[in-house]
Amino acid sequence: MPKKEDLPLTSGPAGGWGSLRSIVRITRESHPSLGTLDTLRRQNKPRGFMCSSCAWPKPANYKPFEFCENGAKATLWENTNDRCTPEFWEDHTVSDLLAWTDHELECTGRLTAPMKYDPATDRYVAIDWDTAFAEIGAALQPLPREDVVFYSSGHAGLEASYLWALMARAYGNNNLPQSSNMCHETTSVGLKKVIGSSVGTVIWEDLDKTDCYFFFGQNPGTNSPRFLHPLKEAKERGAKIVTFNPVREQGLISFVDPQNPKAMLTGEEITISDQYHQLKGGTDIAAILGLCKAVIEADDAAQAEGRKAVIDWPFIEKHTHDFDRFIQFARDTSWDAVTTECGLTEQALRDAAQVYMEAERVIGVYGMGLTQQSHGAWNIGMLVNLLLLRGNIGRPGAGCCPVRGHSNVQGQRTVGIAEKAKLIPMDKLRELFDFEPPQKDGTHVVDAAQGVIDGRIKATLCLGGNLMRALPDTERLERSWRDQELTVMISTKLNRSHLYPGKAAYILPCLARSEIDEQATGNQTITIEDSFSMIHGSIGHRAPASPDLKSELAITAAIAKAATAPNPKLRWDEWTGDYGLVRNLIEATYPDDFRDYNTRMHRPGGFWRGNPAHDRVWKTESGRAEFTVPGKLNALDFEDAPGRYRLLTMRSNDQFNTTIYGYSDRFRGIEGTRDVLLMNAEDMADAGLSHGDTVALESDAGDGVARRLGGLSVIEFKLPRGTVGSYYPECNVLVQMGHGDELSKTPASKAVPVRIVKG
Ligand SMILES: Nc1nc2c(c(=O)[nH]1)N[C@H]1C(S)=C(S)[C@@H](COP(=O)(O)OP(=O)(O)OC[C@H]3O[C@@H](n4cnc5c(=O)[nH]c(N)nc54)[C@H](O)[C@@H]3O)O[C@H]1N2
Ligand SMILES: Nc1nc2c(c(=O)[nH]1)N[C@H]1C(S)=C(S)[C@@H](COP(=O)(O)OP(=O)(O)OC[C@H]3O[C@@H](n4cnc5c(=O)[nH]c(N)nc54)[C@H](O)[C@@H]3O)O[C@H]1N2
Ligand SMILES: [Mo]
Repeated sequence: MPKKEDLPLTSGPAGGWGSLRSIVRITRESHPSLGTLDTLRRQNKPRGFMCSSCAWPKPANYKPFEFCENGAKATLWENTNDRCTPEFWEDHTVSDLLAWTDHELECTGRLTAPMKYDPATDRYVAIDWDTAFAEIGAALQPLPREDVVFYSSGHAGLEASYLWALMARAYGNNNLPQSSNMCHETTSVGLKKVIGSSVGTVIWEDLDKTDCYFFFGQNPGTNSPRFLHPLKEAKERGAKIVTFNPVREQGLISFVDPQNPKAMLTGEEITISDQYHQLKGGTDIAAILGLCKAVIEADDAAQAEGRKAVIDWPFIEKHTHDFDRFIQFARDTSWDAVTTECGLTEQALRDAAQVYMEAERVIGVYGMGLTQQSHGAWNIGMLVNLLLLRGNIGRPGAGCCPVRGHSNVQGQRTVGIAEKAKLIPMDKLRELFDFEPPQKDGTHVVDAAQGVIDGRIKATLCLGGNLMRALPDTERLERSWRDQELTVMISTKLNRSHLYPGKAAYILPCLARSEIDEQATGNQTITIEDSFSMIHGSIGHRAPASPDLKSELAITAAIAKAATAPNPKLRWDEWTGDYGLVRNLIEATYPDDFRDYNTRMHRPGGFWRGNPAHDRVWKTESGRAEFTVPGKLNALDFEDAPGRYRLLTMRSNDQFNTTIYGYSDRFRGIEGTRDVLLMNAEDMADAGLSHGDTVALESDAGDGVARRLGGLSVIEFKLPRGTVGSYYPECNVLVQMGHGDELSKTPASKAVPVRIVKG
């Protein structure tokens, strides 16, 4: 428990010695194997391997150590010397392990051999690969096609992902949900609607040219720390950074560059945000509208006085649609309505708008704070409105920058992992593989999970991930997951999802990205796509954690071969022997994106897949960039009520999603526990709570389902009133399945209605 006086944020800048100490601690605890330092040196460099943590781009001009604190943790975590072998199960039943924490489960080490669940002994037992594939194939063949789900978390490379999607379609469905369904699906749908691109428009050169960043709900210090370097460089050349976030995140406040010896010795901090606006949770629509109002008013004044326009009128006229409706809406909404909604003063919003107007080139950055809301797509639309006002999309140094999560989450979508049939060039698949691809849309992850709860979904195959922890409504899922006929998990480490085996259940252990992937034609290269749509080759150099591991691609191809009808065009074995052949197929399916794929993949900094919106070509319904008018001033689907709080579920600096590296959230000064509830001091006083009290949270979704998370220590924290914070994934017991963005169904993990009860 941190002492009250220490909070919030006495914990020092992002980066710096704290970052190195954190790496040293994980090094000690994760028992890395020999050669890990050499592996780290190759991380994110051409002909090295691409970090399996976040999707932040890898620059062409790399640094001697092109990894961050959390990238190092991810590598150390997967290169541990600990092993979870078949013998482990001799001492443990699945039921016993339910009492273990997520951290303890992963600390058992790398999985070493394929395992099958034995209901008689309640243990997983070793099985040989061929038998496992044959049994999985036999279990899948008789099932109705719509009852089977092929989930993927955003880790696996483009080659394995292409085959995973091809497998589902050859099997007979488009049930290809992905982790982005819980993450940036709001971007895939919402951004696409307004600028015709489902991904960001910014590339690395834009970071070198921009003179201003606006951050909405993205936390680089924890989730994409390599971003801190371009932010630091931007500050050094005089660029401005303005942040909107209910939480004061250390990584957006100050940074000491751990790669700069002088800065490390002197503790020289760079201030990141020039302005930091702690708006109420879920109210970015109002805050951004305030910025737009200030811009519009400044333009009115400039025009009246004959000065240079503030709005980029030629751009608006040539490139945008529905501006009149938007400007009317902005004029009609009062300042009072805006400030009451977001809790910021008119002056604060005008100050932020001033920075926006003074900047020639602005990048709008956003993350889960905007996407994981009930009206997340309106949030994105509103941010795009702001950028469009001054033509800040589609020119150097400016643009829209959603920061993606998993290292290849964006790329998996690019090569066909998508549940929406219309996103896939089905005619190309028909032509290449001689089968009739399914035309019906598949299932979103939330619908798949609801299908499991309702008993409609009979089998789930997971290419990575940990759905039992990542999804909402944990307890309802836990009650029904085991009723499935088949669960198959391709994993590197043990996690909670393995403890809910279907009637037939398999854990198939795979190689990690840093490991040698030896196939018939030698060590294979895989490729990934980063947040800037750059494609990079990645080669593993380490000996595999166990001789009995297979690559994600080899496992996918073997399941596909066992589960789908024989077809001479589906050459699963040949493709396993040479991933270059799979890249040829990807190029044949997506020729515009992957031209000269095999020759360009090792280019330093990757090769760019292109993005029409970057060049002001708008693939929207109107053929122009769309101004949009939101339905209301916040992104919530519930009203304030006495005793109701907006819970935002947070990531600590010591986790990667459901992988909990440890219990040190040093940026927030929270050590040794994750069972906390962060709360505003006045809210605490009103609720009769003191720092350190133990409370429970209860769902206030109003759907009659009891959801509760107990044992949380109240911590006084600088948050806006009515907004409380606690950790993901623990909080997922409180989130209602289906409560999410109305367009994309992304769970509203940043705005969960809750009540606080004592004890
Ligand atoms: N170390 C580490 N790195 C990671 C991950 C990890 O777990 N650990 N996860 C990876 C994945 S899959 C993803 S998607 C990304 C996630 O990276 P981010 O997008 O940064 O996600 P979060 O930390 O969940 O939330 C971002 C911020 O939104 C703020 N926020 C909450 N509600 C609101 C709101 O209403 N308005 C505004 N403006 N802000 C709000 C939170 O305070 C938080 O600072 O990171 C990736 N990288
Ligand atoms: N309440 C709440 N819920 C959330 C969020 C939130 O902010 N709040 N965030 C959401 C977001 S943004 C996301 S992306 C999802 C994440 O959801 P998932 O992607 O399903 O979960 P992860 O925790 O990333 O998956 C971790 C597991 O992946 C496996 N793994 C690790 N590396 C590899 C590999 O190289 N190959 C394979 N095959 N397996 C590997 C390991 O077994 C590990 O246990 O959670 C979502 N859920
Ligand atoms: Mo994510």
